[in-house]
Amino acid sequence: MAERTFVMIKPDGVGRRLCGEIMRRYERKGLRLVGLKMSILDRGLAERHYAEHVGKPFFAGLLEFITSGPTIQMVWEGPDAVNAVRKINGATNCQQADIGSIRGDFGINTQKNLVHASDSVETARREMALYFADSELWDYTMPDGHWLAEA
Ligand code: 3AN
Repeated sequence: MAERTFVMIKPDGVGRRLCGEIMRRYERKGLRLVGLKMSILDRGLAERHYAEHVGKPFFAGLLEFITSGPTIQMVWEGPDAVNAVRKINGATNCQQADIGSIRGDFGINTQKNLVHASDSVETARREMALYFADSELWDYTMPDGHWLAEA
């Protein structure tokens, strides 16, 4: 199976009508959408998602922000999907993110940075399981799939 990564459009991305723009960038790279849902995160889920940041000075603000409005959860699949999406997203701090990346083009700062994406295959597995049942991830073929496969 090709590599999968978990991506979330944060409340600022939904609120600024950037969902289509963000998804277009993963699609045009040739990644395949295998899971999609919309939800307002409850505090418990947000705490589990950001467990590695518990105790950091920005944690309370991060939780406040991520639970403040609707978010979009997605799983994208393709060769080197974790790295590909992190590059498309750009650096965490939008002021340092390269122009051409989502955060470089549209982001405001380190918190209002529009998107989250898994930082490793291991993290992707954990995050996918937080948001999706196996039965909510779809396997299907695309007519251009052979052009986009690694080998
Ligand atoms: P990324 O989202 O690029 O993987 P992480 O995992 O280091 O970045 O941080 C998760 C989220 O925590 C960031 N997207 C951001 O919303 C918030 N965050 C991280 N570092 C800071 C910081 N120094 N100040 C404020 N918020 C931060």
